Amino acid sequence: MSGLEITPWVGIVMGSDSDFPVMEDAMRVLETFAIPYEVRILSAHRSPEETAQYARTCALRGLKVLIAGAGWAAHLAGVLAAATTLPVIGVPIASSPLQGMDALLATVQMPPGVPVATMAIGQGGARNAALFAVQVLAVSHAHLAERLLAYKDVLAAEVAAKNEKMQQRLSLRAVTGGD
Ligand code: RP5
Repeated sequence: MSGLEITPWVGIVMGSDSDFPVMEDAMRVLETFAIPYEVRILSAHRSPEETAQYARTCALRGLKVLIAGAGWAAHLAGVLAAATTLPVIGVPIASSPLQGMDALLATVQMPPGVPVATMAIGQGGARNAALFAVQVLAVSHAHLAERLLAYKDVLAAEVAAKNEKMQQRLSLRAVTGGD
């Protein structure tokens, strides 16, 4: 360690490097909000000891939230949640012939007592996982709450711009008779 390294607040865990193109969307969002994060490849099934060890020690290392993305019978988020008190956000990934429905059910259907905040399948879910992590962190960091409000303003402005463009197209269509 150089001594200049920043303690990550968010741990992004994925079951395989093949999950990276999806989970990269979560990384991009965290970078937009300037939130320090770390990335690990850990597998509930293929490296269970390392996964449990990571989950047991992540709070002690200063992490605040975990994001876990995995495909097939995706037990990664649940296994992490079993061994940490940090909030765990799950992202089901469509890497199997069942297009992520298997991962969705495996991630969301946690037994009572061990919750996983489960997002949508795929890149949209990865993006929302990061936003959800920012929302968790914003409870105790007012500057993040402010940035989230600004982000919502951007979303609303984008919708308004799309509506404006649509109205113009429809007006043109009325004038030209649909051509
Ligand atoms: C899951 O199996 C991983 O999360 C990944 O989505 C899927 C395929 O893994 P690889 O065979 O590409 O390593 O555990």
